[in-house]
Amino acid sequence: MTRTIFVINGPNLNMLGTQQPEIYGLETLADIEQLCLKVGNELGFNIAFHQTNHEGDIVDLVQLAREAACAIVINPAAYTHTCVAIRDALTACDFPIIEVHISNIHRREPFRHHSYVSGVAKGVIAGLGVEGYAAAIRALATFVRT
Ligand code: DHK
Repeated sequence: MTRTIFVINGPNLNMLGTQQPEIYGLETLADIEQLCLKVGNELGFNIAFHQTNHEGDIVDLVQLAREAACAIVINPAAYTHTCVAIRDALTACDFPIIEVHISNIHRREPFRHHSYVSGVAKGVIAGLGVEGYAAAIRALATFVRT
């Protein structure tokens, strides 16, 4: 079985480092990718790192992961709070999924408190900054069957 973890990032996360750094920090998406590659390498996993601003592209990536991955780390960003299609795509996966948010969505505006994804994720990490991605990969290493 593959030892590839898909890390899927949603809209506006390509702007990390410059957009609302008081909430999301100064690290860029490239920094997060390097962190994920480092932790994945330590644990013997390949990391397929993706970002898109488009809802349907996330659905396509989740469907691709069913063929090519053993787990998913997903930060759907704003689509967390709006998108049933991403939830439905994730529901069809028979491997562990961890939902990550850089900020603590529960300390923010009420519309961010609900996630369509949490109900189909094995776990949810919010508010740990970019370390949430590393924690998700470390946790998956203990869950995946390879
Ligand atoms: C990122 C976003 O862009 C927001 O739309 C979410 C999430 C929170 C994060 O904290 O990583 O509400």
